[in-house]
Amino acid sequence: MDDARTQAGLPAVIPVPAEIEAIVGTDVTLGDDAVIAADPNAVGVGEYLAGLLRPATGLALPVVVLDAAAPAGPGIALRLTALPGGDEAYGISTDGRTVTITAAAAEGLFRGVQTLRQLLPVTIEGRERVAGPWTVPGVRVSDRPRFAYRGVMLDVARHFFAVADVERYIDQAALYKVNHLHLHLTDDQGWRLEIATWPRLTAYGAGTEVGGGPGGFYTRDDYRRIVGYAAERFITVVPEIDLPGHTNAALAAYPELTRDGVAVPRYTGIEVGFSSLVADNPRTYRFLDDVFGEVAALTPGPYLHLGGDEAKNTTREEYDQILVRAQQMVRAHGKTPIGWHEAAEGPLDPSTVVQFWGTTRDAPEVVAAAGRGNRVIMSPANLTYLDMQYAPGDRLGLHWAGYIEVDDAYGWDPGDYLPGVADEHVLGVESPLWTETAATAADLDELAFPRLPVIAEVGWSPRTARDWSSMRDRLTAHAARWDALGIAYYRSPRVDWPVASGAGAPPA
Ligand code: NGO
Repeated sequence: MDDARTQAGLPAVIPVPAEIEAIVGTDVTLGDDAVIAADPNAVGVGEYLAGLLRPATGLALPVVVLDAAAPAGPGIALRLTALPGGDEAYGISTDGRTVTITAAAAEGLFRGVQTLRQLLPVTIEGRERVAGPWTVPGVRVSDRPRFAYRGVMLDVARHFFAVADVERYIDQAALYKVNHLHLHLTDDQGWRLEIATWPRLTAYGAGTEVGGGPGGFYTRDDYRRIVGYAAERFITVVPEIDLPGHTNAALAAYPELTRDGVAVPRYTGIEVGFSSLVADNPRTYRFLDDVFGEVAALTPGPYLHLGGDEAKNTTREEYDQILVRAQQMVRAHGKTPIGWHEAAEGPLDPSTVVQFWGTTRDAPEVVAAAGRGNRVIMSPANLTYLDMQYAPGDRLGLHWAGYIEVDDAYGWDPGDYLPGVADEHVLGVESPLWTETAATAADLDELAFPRLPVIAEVGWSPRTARDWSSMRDRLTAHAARWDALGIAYYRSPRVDWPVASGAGAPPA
């Protein structure tokens, strides 16, 4: 069995494309003369692709400007052309000499590049030169996303993660066509983004994390680096400033924000629901407006997440008052607010996106909001929370929402999960990774793999193309790719993994 293919003979692509068929006799083998010919408006995608392919192949793969009128040279062509299905839609075809990716926008070419990458032998992912041949099987792909928003969330507040770890996570997400990175930047245990007008948020409020470690924060330049790295991969950063609860780090840094003006200690435990901003304190709104203003100015994407979850120490009145003002401010700074679904119990603005994180299919406030026109991001905690344990006794993870095996994470549909919230209400799907128990990049790997790829498929692929037994085969094929990428995945018993691979495995 070719390592990039499943037993059924089709290439093991995740998310499964809307349409993919083998075209016999049109294989393309990349040789010494191969070039990457890119449309003048997609040279960046060409350079990215060259960066992926050069180390393992050892080929020169020069990036040249595509002449739209002439036939492309041997190798890979990235062609911009009118194509239905939106900016992320793309097609791939092979003719024995050239693999051509077509799309209406550079973004679509980038998504197509992720498919092309998965059509090549898994050894392409290594950073050392290895023997080819580098053959793309003859194929015709026509693909487009089902949902506009496919997200991952990383909690950098409970444990801080360095820029390099975040970039690594961005790369892992990009491979599966994820297009949003939600950063949970603030919580009781730490404030992780430098705010010029409120410097103690990070000077003091970032100085610890769960378990009492040193914590850390992103300077504005660090944050710009993350945003830029994501943007090169057509991933939009969604910053979250959680309020009115989950604010202990801010309250510890600025006692003027507390109810009685008395300083609170920093927090390193994992309880939730004890901290709160104060609704009738004018400083609260100065603080929020300054923070939203700075975060909005640093963030090119359209969204700003304002949290809103688990405000158990905030009265209904206070919550509503703060929510109204916060939404107004976020909009005034030019961003669309997103709130965890508790915000839908309050005075929700019609433009605010609601992120459902419940564990049952009964969420009347979310259904009502969808009925009023609010868009919904689906993150059911018992299906998409990457921080839930796979099984009892796991080294990592929580289990308050249950145990989530890889087939559980796959076996649901965002368009009928909440009765009354259908495809047209769903903006997309996001898998959050909370980090109470995860402190290292290897911990993230083990929680995210194999579940991140399967949830990415739930968000991208048409429902009719999804099938667990095919997914299981494709995961088996992807394990070797993860090994080549150094991803220490969880060896779920639901999948037949290669021997000597995954988390805890001895080197192959
Ligand atoms: C909840 C809570 C977070 C926890 C997480 C742990 C939401 C939206 N708020 O999800 O503070 O970290 O569970 O799974």
